[in-house]
Amino acid sequence: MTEARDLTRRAGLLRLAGAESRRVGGGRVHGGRHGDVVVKHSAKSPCENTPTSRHCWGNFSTDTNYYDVTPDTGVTKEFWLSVVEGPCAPDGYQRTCMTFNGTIPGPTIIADWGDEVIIHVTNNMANNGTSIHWHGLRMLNNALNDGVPGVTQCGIAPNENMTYRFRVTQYGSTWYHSHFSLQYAEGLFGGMILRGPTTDDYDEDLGLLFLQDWPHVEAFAGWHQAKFGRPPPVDNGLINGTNTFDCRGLAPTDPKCVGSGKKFEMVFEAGKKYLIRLVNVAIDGVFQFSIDGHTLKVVAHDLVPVVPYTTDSVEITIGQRYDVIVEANAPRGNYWVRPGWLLGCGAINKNTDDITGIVRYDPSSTADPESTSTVTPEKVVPTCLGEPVGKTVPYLALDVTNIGGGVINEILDTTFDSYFKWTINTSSLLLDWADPTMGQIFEGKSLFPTDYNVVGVNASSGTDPEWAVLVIQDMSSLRLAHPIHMHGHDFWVLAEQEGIFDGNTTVFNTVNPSRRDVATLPGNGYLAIAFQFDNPGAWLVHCHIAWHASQGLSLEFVESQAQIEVDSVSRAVFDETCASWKNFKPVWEQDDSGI
Ligand SMILES: [Cu+2]
Repeated sequence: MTEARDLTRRAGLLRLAGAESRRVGGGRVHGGRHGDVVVKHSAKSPCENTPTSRHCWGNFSTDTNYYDVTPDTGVTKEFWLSVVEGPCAPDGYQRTCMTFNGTIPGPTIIADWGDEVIIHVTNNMANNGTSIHWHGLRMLNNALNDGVPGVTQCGIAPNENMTYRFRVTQYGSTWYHSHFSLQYAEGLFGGMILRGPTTDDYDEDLGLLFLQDWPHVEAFAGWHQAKFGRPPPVDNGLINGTNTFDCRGLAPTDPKCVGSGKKFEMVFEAGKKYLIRLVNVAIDGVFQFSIDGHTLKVVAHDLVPVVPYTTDSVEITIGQRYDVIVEANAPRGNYWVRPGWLLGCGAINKNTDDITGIVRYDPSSTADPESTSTVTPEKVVPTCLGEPVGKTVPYLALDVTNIGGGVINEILDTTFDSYFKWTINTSSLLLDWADPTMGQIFEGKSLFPTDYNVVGVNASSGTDPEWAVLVIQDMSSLRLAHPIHMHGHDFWVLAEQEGIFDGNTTVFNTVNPSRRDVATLPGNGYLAIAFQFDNPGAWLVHCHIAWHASQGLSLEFVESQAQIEVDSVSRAVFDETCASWKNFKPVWEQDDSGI
């Protein structure tokens, strides 16, 4: 048993994430639901993952269809996470945080493609429930471990624990976070590195780089403004949970500004190629990331390897990840790392120019970089969409075929009903943490409360899973972009367009389109995403802007209800969690959608 190691700790150097070359033994292959087994390398000559053969992974590689095939490592990795609340000052300004094990970010969960993972979560907060989501993991036939309170489980009551179990069927970079109301915005998140092959070569894995916006007012306090459509300004931004903040701009008597923040730093050795795993964990911000004097080679987004491309910056919306390879080929010196807060995409940030980190070629240097950026920021009125969908071509090419599940049209709009809410087909999501959708399914119900925003979908027949297309059309006229995240599936981005979808599906790009788990609905436009009916369960689809999720911008698919299977261990955990939640007398009334 291994405890999660804390590799992306605040204020220190970004340390090696442990993803060194590793050979996977020639184990058995679990066929997926589709049964096709693709093994490119014979068991007799496994291909070793080394700095010059990163596409290899033992008997598997970047050519393996990971939707159908999962390596059987025979390894189970076990982790313990404690959810705590307490004082913090990640940028030198004191406030209250919610964290895993006391750090922002929480411990990094590191596993290999194919491992079984068991995570014990204990809620050590005094008055709040919680529930932890493993972002981007398909949770194949495993909805009960998806961590959405009111959908796949009840809240975890204070002093209770819940054990999550899942198989790692994908590889790459992701994060885990509380899905309980606004908790992740208070610092309750951590990283996941799922080791596997890569579409281009690198020498060292530097691990995760979290880009974050950081208000000095707790999110639950900010909510009282945000719920009326005016989120409070953000005070700062953090890289891997750290940054400086200049107290001189504040009243000299502000005792909370203790000025102890540090810049994030990492060290490059000239000539080496580094893998860096970018994650946007913001509440309300879009970043255009760059490192002065260096180019970025994008090799994966979300948990999908892409055909490598080189760029001077990467635009990344909330919940998205980009794996980039950076070659240390600049003249020796110090360089600014720039998350690149995009003005006009989210709330106002008061510290835009000073959200930075540092790359040093000489670790003994303490000087500030004198580098300048040559990146052209996205235009004055940015689209806030993230990297253009046409740029990110999945390495494992998969087309969308057989759209037998049809086109599901959903209209995004707003309403004012005690506070500002987003609606999907006129209904704003409102969940009851004590009455999850999965529990209603266990009771045999097929009609769900209106404000659970359930869309029932069923594969009609045949062995080849059908596809459906979800089209979300923004009719709110507010011209805000929304990063849409889907649980339980990767999706194929068929269209991401301004204007009105007129029902003409010939505009859809179905030939190996961008495939991922977060894509952006353009303001006053529409997003069309395809997914396959291959994972019976209850799966949330929601905007990842924390305020908008709280304001109900979400629906849930109940997919192939009659085929939903749960294992007995997970079902027992589900029942115990709900039983202890129902015994808990909430101190705080729920006053948002619940997610
Ligand atoms: Cu939104």
